[in-house]
Amino acid sequence: MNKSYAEQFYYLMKLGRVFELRAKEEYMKGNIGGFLHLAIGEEAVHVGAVLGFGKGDIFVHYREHVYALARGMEPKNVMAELFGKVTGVSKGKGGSMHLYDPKFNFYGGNAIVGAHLPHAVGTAYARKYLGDTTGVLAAFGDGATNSGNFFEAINLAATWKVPVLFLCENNYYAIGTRIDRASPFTDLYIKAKEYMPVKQVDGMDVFAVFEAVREAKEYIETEGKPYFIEALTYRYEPHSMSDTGDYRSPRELKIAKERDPIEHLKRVGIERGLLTEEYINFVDNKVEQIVEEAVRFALESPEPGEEELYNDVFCEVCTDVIS
Ligand SMILES: Cc1ncc(C[n+]2csc(CCOP(=O)(O)OP(=O)(O)O)c2C)c(N)n1
Ligand SMILES: [Mg+2]
Repeated sequence: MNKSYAEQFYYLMKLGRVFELRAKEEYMKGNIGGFLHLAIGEEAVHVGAVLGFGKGDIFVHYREHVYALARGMEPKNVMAELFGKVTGVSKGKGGSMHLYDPKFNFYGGNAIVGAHLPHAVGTAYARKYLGDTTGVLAAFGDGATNSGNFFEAINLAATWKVPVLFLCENNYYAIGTRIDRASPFTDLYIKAKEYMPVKQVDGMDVFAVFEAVREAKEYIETEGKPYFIEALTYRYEPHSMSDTGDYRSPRELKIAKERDPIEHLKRVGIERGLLTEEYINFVDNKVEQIVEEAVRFALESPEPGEEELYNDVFCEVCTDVIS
């Protein structure tokens, strides 16, 4: 592990945290509408995965702001998307759950639990068919592993031998349903272990996530086969802004917060000589400015006009194929 990675981890995790805390505030002011799912507490998984994975297509679920920021999307364009403004990454027509930019090989944000898993397998298959061995990352929650889409995706990925890294964020809840009420076992790698190599990692430790994802990426691309990682994590906020979160005890929340991934990174980074107090202070100030600027940009940007209504609805290439 080198200093440069540790610094990137800290910058992106802190940016993600401050960005989301601010998004929560703006939602409460009425500047953001629709759904808003925050990943506060889960930053080590999102940042470690994106940096560990590197090049390749990424498919994620609706709790994806930090993935998008880590992938390189501009905070102001992500914030503008949350505000439904035309300067947003999806021209203000997707909102929080549909951050999308092919420039970054970033294909969502998908609101339907597990629906992006077959998309990831199909994409990896298409790449393989075209002679490209680059792997595909598919990230999803524990709840998604109870869905048909999940089992169909791991089945096909293993049968067709395609390089997909399945990354399960086990935060122990699917909205208010605790994992043991919907699954016969709570170690979710068990669901994939007959299909592909599996690994369970501490999702509150960005170094562990990064290393596991990097090794898995190496495996899927050299072997041309899938791999499954389960990252144990926790979301501090309720499921979305319209959830009270009262199905979890204050004690449970307190215990989870004691293992905060950003605090862990700070402590370990300083201990190992990878981070300094000066760098941490610099980043803390910098991300406040970036997020402030992103909110100003979003507030000042216009909403999409009527002329945008039918744009990006039908795919020209598909129309050509059909006709
Ligand atoms: C197919 C489908 N069923 C139900 C829902 C409603 N829903 C939205 S999020 C969610 C929970 C998913 O939990 P999990 O996969 O653990 O992800 P997390 O929210 O914890 O990140 C459900 C049931 C949906 N969006 N799609
Ligand atoms: Mg969950």
